[in-house]
Amino acid sequence: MLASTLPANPFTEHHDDHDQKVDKYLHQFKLSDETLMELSMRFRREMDKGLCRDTNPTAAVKMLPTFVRSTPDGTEQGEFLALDLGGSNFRVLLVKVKGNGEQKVDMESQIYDIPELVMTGSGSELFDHIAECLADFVEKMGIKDKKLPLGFTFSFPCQQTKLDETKSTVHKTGFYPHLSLLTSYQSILMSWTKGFRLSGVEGKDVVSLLRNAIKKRGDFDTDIMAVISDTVGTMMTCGFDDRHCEIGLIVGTGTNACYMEQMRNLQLLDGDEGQMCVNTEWGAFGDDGALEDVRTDIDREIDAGSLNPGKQLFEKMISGMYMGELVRLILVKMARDQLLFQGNITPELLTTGHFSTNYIYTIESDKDEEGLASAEKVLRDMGLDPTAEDCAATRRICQIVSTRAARLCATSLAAVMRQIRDNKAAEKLRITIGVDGSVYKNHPKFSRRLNKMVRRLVPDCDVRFLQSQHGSGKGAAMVTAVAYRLAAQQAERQRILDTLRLSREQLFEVKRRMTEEMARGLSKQTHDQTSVKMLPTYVRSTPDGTEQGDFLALDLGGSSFRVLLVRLRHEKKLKVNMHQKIYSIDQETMQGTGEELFNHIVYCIADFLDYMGMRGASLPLGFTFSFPCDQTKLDEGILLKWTKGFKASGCEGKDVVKLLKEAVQRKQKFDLNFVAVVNDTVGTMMTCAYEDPRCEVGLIVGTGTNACYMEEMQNIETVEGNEGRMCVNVEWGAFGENGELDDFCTEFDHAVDECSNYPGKQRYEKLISGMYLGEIVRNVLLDFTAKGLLFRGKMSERLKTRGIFETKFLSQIESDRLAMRQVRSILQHLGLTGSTCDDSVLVKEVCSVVARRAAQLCGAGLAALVDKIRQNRNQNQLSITVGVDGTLYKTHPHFSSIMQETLQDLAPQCEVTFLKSEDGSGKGAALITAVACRFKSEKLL
Ligand code: 0WK
Ligand code: 0WK
Ligand code: BGC
Ligand code: BGC
Repeated sequence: MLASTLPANPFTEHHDDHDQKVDKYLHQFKLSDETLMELSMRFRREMDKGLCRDTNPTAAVKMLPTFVRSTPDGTEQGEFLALDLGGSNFRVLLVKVKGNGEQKVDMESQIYDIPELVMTGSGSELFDHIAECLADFVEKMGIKDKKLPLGFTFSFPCQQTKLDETKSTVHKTGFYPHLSLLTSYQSILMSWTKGFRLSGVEGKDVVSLLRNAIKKRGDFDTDIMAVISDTVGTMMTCGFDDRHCEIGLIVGTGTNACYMEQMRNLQLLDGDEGQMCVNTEWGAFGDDGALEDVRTDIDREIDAGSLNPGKQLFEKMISGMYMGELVRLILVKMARDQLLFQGNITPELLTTGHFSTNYIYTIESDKDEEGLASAEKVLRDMGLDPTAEDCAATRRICQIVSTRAARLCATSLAAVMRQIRDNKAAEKLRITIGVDGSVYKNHPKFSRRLNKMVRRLVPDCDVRFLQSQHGSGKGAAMVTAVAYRLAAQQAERQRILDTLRLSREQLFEVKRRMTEEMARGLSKQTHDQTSVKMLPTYVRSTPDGTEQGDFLALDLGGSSFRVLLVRLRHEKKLKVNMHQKIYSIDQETMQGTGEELFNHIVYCIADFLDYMGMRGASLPLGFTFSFPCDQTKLDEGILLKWTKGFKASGCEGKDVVKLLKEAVQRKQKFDLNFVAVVNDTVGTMMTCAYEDPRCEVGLIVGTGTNACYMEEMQNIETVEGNEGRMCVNVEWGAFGENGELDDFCTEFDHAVDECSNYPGKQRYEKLISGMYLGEIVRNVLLDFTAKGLLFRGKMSERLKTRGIFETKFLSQIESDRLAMRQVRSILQHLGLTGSTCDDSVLVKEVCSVVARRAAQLCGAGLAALVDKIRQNRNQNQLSITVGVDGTLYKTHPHFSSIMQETLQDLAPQCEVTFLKSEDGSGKGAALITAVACRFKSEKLL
């Protein structure tokens, strides 16, 4: 149970009777512990109302998000201007922050007067006045030519809205030319408080008002980077010395507090990770009638006579602007009730504001005599002739009023502390409260009373009060320094990410160069030099529905190796039945000897035939071999080079059909009576053409990337004959091997290429396909971390491991709508346990930039291809279907749409339908084999 009554005042025994008279008269000012605890609970409920999206609009305590989320990390440095408006003094400051770890802060400041008239005149006059003081200050400091970042402590309730960074104004600062700064939010004044009431500002953005006032002068410039409440500035100033400081308290002209709240509780904002500082604006507690049971008539009288009746009711019971007035009104009332000054009342005593709060500081001096002497002096100055009892009573009244103020302040502070304790689910909360304000600093007992009451309301909290020595100006400079660091880091991140962003012109250029290389690939003269080989596939026709029989199919080269049995039956129409089994090919086999690889393939076929109960069968086989092969006929494929993860020796330059047959021989488990070798793009085109005859293009965006299409024979100079068409395997993965893409490649692409199996090879593929996108992202993340732009510069060993950031993470991260949880779990898996929400947002951005570029580049290549077909056929408009397969295309949430957008933009005369291959290219390979077997049986081959 709290010791309920006010602390007895040992020095004034003989005054007890008078004290009791006053105590009795002001019994309403004495709030019991139960009442105080109940008020603290009530205020906590008000906080919840302010935090909750639905109740915020009607909440009295607005709980305003400040967008201050991170504290200085020791790397901030530079010179910053700061303005401190709203307290008893208007200050202009120059704050020099020295980084390199030992973070020293030097400050110079000057106080400027804000005339009463300006405080109640027009807004433009006020901001002109502020701009004038600023001009005077930078002149005196000799920094008029510098455009310094500025932090503005504007101690009034402001709604801050974060502008969408991309749309916000970017402007070069003369001072740090290499940095383009973003001013990324607005600060809308909700209502004036304290002694300010100016026209034309409420509902306006004070950032623009100040910027316009400065621009109007034209004799200096500054970069307004942050607008903060004085509570936030005070928390940041004290947070600089004590990292436990998570609450900023002002008890001065006005009163208010801010604290670090969990994002998940801030329903007005998206995102639920990390913390953000909330400006409670607790001065408005009770504006909705919530304090009517504790407010006295004196409180109502003070409010009625104030500049903003009905507003800031809690503040009017506590803060320095009103404390003196409360005492004056009590003196007047008691005099009228013949309880003081023999009922005498002087004009001074009746004058609003005539009993300054400063008087209370001296009247309540710890030294009894001093206090009573001061009371006497004040009362005499007001034309009264006070008795000793009058002086003692006045001192007692001051005590009662200021004690109530301290205790009321304690109730809301205790509620904030309980909120933080519960957020942290902490048994015992260790917290520091940064505090400033003339009442807290100058009243001889306020801080003690507040401190004491807080400890009684929240005994399970270990609380420290840290008086701000440098005012909130330093805090504003630190917020600006952090905002500046964040803006500079963001600018640097965007500068780096911009190297991965392609313009429309660049994509058109990629299309143009791809078209050029394709033409060179088809031309006999230039075929050997070109990087895009345009390999003839000897697939010239599609099934005519008469094909039938059982066909084996192999699908090698993608993310999984499949053996299939494809049964073609000719009922009313051609029916295709498929059975398949997926086998893994481990790294060792991929990169061992060709013999081992083909032995493994034969082992799988044998296993499959057993599984299908067809041991020893002899079947024709369609071999989807997803690597560049030179073919002079369907059943022969000379491997030009391995790509992706394959490196088996003794295969390049060899006929893979022969290698397969030799392995079959070696194993003697079954026989293959005919083998057609096709590329997975061709298999995919054929599989889809079976569904949609207009399908004349096959596209793979998987581990690798490539495309094929039906080309006019007369254009394929590397094959005899001019009739009809033949499918050409573009092998566009190699585009760029002759430097065609060097001006689009970034340092990250070069890093991925240098560490790849085939440096300098498959350059286009390395910008697009699944085998490499994760690596590009990992390299960007490494670079960002090394530059301190991510994970606070803390590198994780795991992130240094090649291939650890799998491409599937990109699809998962980008398909993860808002909740960053999945990003966090992937980062945790990568050993980045300390990552923040901002880190997750950035990792997601890097993934989207890398995937977007890949999809656009793929779209540009495809635009070149379909436009070629359109021109081949002299059509103004071409409508065609592209059969597509590949894990990246199928699983990435945005790849296909971005690729199609780019294609539409670069080849507007082509109406392209995309048909996802459901059955893989194995079916296509079997169909091609069936057609070949039909031709063979009809002796056409
Ligand atoms: C000093 C801070 C300022 C704040 C003031 C409040 O630097 O931002 O507004 O304290 O105290 P007051 O001057 O109103 O007593
Ligand atoms: C499935 C096809 C196969 C192709 C693969 C490519 O059946 O032929 O190689 O798609 O996609 P990936 O598996 O490399 O993602
Ligand atoms: C304002 C707050 C400010 C407080 C202390 C109140 O009147 O509404 O924004 O923090 O005074 O200066
Ligand atoms: C190969 C192509 C294949 C593509 C998709 C590339 O690495 O060179 O032959 O079509 O990957 O699997």
